[in-house]
Amino acid sequence: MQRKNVVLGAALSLGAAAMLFVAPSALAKTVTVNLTAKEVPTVIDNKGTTQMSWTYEGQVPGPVVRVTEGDTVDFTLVNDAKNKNSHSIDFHAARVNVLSEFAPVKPGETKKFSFPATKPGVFFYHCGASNMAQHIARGMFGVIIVDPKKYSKEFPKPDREYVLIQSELYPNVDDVDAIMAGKWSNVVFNGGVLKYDPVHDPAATKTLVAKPGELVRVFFVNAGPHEFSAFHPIAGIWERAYPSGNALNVMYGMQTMVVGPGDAATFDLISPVPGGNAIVTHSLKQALTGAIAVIVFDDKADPKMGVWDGTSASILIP
Ligand SMILES: [Cu+2]
Repeated sequence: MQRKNVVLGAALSLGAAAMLFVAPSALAKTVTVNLTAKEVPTVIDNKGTTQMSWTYEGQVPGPVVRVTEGDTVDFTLVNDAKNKNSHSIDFHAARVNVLSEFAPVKPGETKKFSFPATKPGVFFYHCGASNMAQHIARGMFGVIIVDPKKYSKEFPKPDREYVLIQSELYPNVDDVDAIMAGKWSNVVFNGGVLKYDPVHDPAATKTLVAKPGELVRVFFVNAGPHEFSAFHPIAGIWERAYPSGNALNVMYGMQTMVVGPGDAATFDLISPVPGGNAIVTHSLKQALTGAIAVIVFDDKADPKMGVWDGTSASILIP
């Protein structure tokens, strides 16, 4: 239900004159995106341990926002009146005035702004309220995907898509000094320790899936707040990698690519054989504390998994 708030109340924004001359596929939309900041407990491992998180829409990571290059994002941030802290949003896909659009919003207040999504790719969004490292460490981050106007040879349409967001967990989320000193206990994907790794944690129940030969696209964000990621598929090779997810940045046959905190990249993966790969940050002090995601390649892979249906849960496995 929350996710429906976020996605895609699309309305045509072109005037009648323009519509006479523009092909339908080129019509830019205005996309309404509403996010509410909520300070709520969230689950951080496969045992069900919770921490008091600060979130968008009560989930970590926040919902996937997905638009097409050329669209206008009409955005509203609500800071729930039950919260104790100011929150904000910083969309890396936007070019605006940091002092106005990205300014903090007090509990019970609302901020609206809009921006054109001019650059295609995969972009981080996060809270920028002070202390920013703490707000990110507590869970206020997500991804905005700006699809290109059309697919191409360099950026083909994938068979499956998944979102993985790396972040650090801290043992005491109230200890700002420890967060600023980078004293994390775990590095994780999508908010949970070994969330998609039943090999290292038998309590894990989820993996990514695909069929051998399918083109799998991973939208990867490194939320940090501090650690660099060395993103690598164990027993695989990235078919293509795209810094910031932009087709103009295509790289081929990559084994490992560094994605710094606050950065994002898109990765294409094809397995010629059945079995599995383990997607990790190859900085092993990070991976072995929780940042491993198994992808299982099997001809019987669920045809619905990793197929975007307009909701976050279809590509950002809860
Ligand atoms: Cu915040």
